[in-house]
Amino acid sequence: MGTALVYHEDMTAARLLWDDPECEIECPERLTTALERLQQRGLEQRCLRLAAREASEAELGLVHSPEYVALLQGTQALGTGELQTLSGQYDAVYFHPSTFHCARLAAGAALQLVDAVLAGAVRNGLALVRPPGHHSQRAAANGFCVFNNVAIAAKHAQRQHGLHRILIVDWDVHHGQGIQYIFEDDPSVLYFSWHRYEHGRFWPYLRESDADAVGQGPGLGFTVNLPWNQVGMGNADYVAAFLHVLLPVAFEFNPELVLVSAGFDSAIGDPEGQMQATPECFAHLTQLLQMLAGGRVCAVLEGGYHLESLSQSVCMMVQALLGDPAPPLSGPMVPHASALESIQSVRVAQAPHWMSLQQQAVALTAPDAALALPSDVLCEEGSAPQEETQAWARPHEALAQDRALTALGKVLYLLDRILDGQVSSGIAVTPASAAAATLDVAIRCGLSHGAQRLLCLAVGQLDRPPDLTDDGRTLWLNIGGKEAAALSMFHVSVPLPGTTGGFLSCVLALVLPLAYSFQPDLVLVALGPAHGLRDPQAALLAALLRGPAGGRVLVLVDEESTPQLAVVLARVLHGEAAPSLGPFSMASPEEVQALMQLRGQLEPRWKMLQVASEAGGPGSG
Ligand code: X5A
Ligand code: ZN
Repeated sequence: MGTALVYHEDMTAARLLWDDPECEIECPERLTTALERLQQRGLEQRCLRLAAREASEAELGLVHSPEYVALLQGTQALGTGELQTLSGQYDAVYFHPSTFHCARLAAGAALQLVDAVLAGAVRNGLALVRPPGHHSQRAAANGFCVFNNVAIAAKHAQRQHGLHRILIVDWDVHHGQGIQYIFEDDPSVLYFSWHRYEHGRFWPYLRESDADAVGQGPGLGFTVNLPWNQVGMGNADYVAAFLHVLLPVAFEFNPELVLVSAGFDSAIGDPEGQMQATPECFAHLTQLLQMLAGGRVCAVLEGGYHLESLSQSVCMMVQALLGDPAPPLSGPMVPHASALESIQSVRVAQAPHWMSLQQQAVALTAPDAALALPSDVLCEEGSAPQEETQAWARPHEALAQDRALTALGKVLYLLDRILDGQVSSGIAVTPASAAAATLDVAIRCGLSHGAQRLLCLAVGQLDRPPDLTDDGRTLWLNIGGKEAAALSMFHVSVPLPGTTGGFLSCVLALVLPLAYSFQPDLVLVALGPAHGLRDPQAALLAALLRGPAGGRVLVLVDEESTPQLAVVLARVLHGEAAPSLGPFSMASPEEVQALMQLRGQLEPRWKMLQVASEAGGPGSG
């Protein structure tokens, strides 16, 4: 089954008739150049060529108000001055006497493409159109867009073909706010858009373009916005966005049709986007989308203003639609930090609405249900099977009580979900009397269920399980012990510093170097009774310990801790910034002394403790 290419030469007729630097980039050559390149490469000839038809008034009415359509109809008879005046009533729009005809052809091309795909004449296709559509609204032109081609096509697919789930992927570099407004309360249309945003400082400067705009009412979770807060995003960032945001959600949504608002101003060289993704990237993105909806992908051109980049990207997309293998991606496949922040913020904002995003979210469990938790935290209700829990609990008197046993069952369940990768980290609340016993079981269970090396950070009065061996699989680190002591390379104890400076050096100069040297695949942090850590300290510790263990951190929180503690822990384990430790106070001489002593003892085995080369040199010895 083939690929359709829908086009009509008449769509090159509209052009800017006066001086307007903002609008001049939307020019007829965009279409002619792209089409020429498709012909040159022999791609056009491989497609089913369809001549675009005009959308009918009724079809335009699926999205637009009759008054707005009538107004546009009237523009055909206006003179240049009147056209310019009318254009000035909208943001970044120009009208030409042929605009109405072009815009009806653009919407009609999208409709024809959807009809061809849903009739089974082709598997997929591209409509090469102008004017573009994704900014246009019920009664407003906006951002070069007159009729909302993709939105009209989606409504048409619902009404005429009875579709129930349509995915719209908007990879244009601008936010298609028009599409968002039209479907924001409609759960049958999932709208995904990434866009240059720069924290709201890029056109169209809308608050509702940010990641926390997730749809409304029944449409909650069916608007997915991924704002790029820096320019220069490239192949790694776009692919990461697909792998970590769009595709998990899209597979869960299970669309019957994929519409692509295919703007190529997100490609390298474009003056609007200032991004770095190469044309090949669009072949990869297209390939990925073809994994959905049985490959029914209908792409409709939106922006793209660098003629060379635009035509190459269009060719790449058509190649992929035709089924050709995608050329390898160039450049280092390392996403930018800013991109990862954006991706994380969307995942957090969308996690309440999509199970597929919850799997890496923080899981939290408590013996008694009610705890005020941030809405982005997965509250884990599961429990290990009762016989298994009882078997683990049997040697411990402290675990005989029902409450302790219930809590343990939840800890064991959470531990398993972390070890098998279903969640990255977790928090469990433990009854005070059962803290040490629960920790003991968690260590044994972790080791027997797949952890190779387990770092146990016990804070407060928690005794090391007496029969824990120094076989190298467990590193026991107690903060809050009576004195600094390294009883072995795997059994370390340090008093809890009372100053912020002392606490920070303890974490940065002892705990983390040990953790990075040991390379655990699981970290257990146990905040025992009267552990003495303030909430921000506990949060910082947990956040930093995500690093050495690939994020696999399970925190056991004593139930007598503040209710906020679980909440701040959940936040940092989720990737949010740790709260401030407050005013800095210098480490006391005793604290410095204790650290120096421990470091001296442990440095031969744990090399990350070193601050100078072993070979000696200035200042050593
Ligand atoms: C479709 C499209 C961009 C409008 C930019 C206005 N519109 N500054 O890319
Ligand atoms: Zn655009």
